[in-house]
Amino acid sequence: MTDRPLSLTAVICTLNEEPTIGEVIDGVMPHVDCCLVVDGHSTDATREIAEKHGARVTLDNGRGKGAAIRKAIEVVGTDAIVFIDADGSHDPADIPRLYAPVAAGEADLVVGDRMAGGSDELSGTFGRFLRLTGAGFITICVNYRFNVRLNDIQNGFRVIRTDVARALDLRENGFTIEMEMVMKALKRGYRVKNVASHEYARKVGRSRIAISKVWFRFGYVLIRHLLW
Ligand SMILES: Nc1nc2c(ncn2[C@@H]2O[C@H](COP(=O)(O)OP(=O)(O)O)[C@@H](O)[C@H]2O)c(=O)[nH]1
Ligand SMILES: [Mg+2]
Repeated sequence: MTDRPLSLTAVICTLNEEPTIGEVIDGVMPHVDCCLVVDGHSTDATREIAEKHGARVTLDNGRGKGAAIRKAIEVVGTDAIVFIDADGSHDPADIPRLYAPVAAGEADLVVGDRMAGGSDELSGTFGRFLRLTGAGFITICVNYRFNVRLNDIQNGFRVIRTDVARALDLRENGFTIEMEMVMKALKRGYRVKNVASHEYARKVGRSRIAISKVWFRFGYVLIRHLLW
């Protein structure tokens, strides 16, 4: 452990990320006390590479990224967690800026803000435009409901206090867990902040989100948590 005011685990969810997982682990290591990879039963060498680069590796229950995040929240042993993707979209050098408000006791959850930091993943094609507009719509609904002015609530790059993450009783198994986390945190009076962070294009392969399959779930989770 280091002299950080709050000890910090990097949690990296992976599903067949063999080309990039090694460099992401190397990038996060200087900024955290330990690194946990939660793998969704990859069929490539993701787990072997992760172990070789010094990460602790565990498996999720095969039900999605949300299930992997919930597993991580259960097992981490540090005061705070930084979630970062394995595909090279997030810059580990931003971790100290996302962690700072939590460490200073000014926020309980800090989400990387792609509206202020820019994103190479949310422009250029029709599918990406749909994601951008969908994310913008959800954020505006959340802002009015909870009387906050956030820019980005969907970004997976985020820091949260472990005790807060445990208190939220998260239930989602898929990519909807990110909005569930923000809405439940706001509902319970926790302080949620955005800090600018640039999102790079995934280095290899394609996003595991199929908008045509998940839009209904996003709508359901949004309405459910706005109303109850
Ligand atoms: N453990 C686990 N990780 C997943 C799963 N699906 C996606 N991921 C990881 O979650 C991160 C974000 O996934 P990605 O497909 O890039 O989604 P996007 O960035 O929102 O387009 C990546 O590091 C993926 O490897 C899953 O079912 N289980
Ligand atoms: Mg990605």
